[in-house]
Amino acid sequence: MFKTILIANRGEIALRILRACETLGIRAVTVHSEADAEAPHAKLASESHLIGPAPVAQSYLNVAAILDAAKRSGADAIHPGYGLLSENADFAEACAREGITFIGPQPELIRMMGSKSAARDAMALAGVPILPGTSELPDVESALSEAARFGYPVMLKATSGGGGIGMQVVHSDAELSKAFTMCSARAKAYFGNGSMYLEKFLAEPRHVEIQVLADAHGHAVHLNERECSIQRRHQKVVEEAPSPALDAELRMRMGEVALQAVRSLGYTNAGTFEFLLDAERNFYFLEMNTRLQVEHPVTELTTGVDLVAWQIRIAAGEALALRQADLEPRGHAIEVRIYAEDPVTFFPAPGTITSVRWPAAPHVRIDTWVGDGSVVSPHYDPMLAKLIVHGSDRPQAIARMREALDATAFEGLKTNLPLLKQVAASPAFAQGALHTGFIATHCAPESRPKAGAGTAG
Ligand code: MV4
Repeated sequence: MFKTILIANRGEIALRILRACETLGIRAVTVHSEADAEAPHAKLASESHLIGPAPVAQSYLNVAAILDAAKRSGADAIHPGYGLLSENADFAEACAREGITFIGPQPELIRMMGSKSAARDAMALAGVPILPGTSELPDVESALSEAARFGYPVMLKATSGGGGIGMQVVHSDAELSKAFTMCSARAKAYFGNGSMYLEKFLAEPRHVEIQVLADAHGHAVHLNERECSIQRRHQKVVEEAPSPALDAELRMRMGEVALQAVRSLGYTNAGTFEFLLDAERNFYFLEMNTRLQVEHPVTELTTGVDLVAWQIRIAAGEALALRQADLEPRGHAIEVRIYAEDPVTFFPAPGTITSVRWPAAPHVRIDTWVGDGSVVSPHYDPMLAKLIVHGSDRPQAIARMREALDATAFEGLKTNLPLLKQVAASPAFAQGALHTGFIATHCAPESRPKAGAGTAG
């Protein structure tokens, strides 16, 4: 097992990885920017190294400074968390060159999944269902002739896309010609790569993803699904497990398909297969995430598996000691993401938390880095906390979420708590009638509950 792990991240996930290291009896060291000198991940670790000024390009994305800190601290492994360097194949390769284990999958698979069209091609080869669509397209002419093959509406997508950038629904040849130039230029500007592909457009799908764990000895399990359909501008807001749309039969089929993909790729460590699910219960591969995900706690609460500890154990070469038959979902878990943002415009709203109140109940898990006096910097992701509840069934989990949200309050800065309360109280949510347009359809700003007295938002 590793002696020292360097945590190359900040915020709640750095603290989550610290806890996993404690569980396993591994020494953990952290890195921090100048702005994070007083942040909990810097203070709570036995050792923390300054890696640069506040902007992430000079600190948390500074590969040379992070590898230098790893060498100085004697780290034999690096956990990248999510975001930042977690899906950077060059960083994973640089770790290997320095003799440091990158806690994650093989760099070549990170790179392959980073190209959405290469991922699609690989999944087609593995026998995973995909929507009618194309590989990477050389030009607009090929886009037009391919679109004619499976018909409008189509979704034009950037192969290196993310966050909905360089993506557009198109309904005609004229629209496609215009959109191709626009989206390709945008993708080129954002990702340095303007290549595009097409898929048949699926209206109001659900987003259902399958968590997998695979060791380096050919053993893999899936840990069921998470439903993440409630999103806002490609940002997940509410996640749950199990999905109200799945029964045991569909869960088994989707899990089997994910494992088939894992075997075909030779994938190791934790990963997530994202699928779009339509009203007829057809599912189609969308993308693969080659990292630990923000919403991993709902899987942990419904399976009893410590995903971060297993990521570490797998990276150290341990055999996966989990049997598929022991991983049926138990009860129901719901997670909401609390962001520092304006409740009306949804823009990030950094500031200082003067005081925070949390629910105290045994079925509530709070993954956070904030407390009284925490400073939320404009340089970093404005997520403050994840509130996760567990219940014996979905109605109980929803009731517990509503109570937990009512017992939560922030003073000093604006948060999305009003939106979260609105979702949790919505009849459509109670019915499980979820789709990717849920917030736009059901969460009108005028019917949102007001923040409690004394809060700025
Ligand atoms: C789609 C789609 C409908 N049809 N592809 C959004 C982010 C990107 N990763 C893929 N996305 C979508 N791809 C086809 N062929 C609808 C979306 C989509 C979406 C997907 C999952 C969760 C939320 C979403 C919100 C809007 C659009």
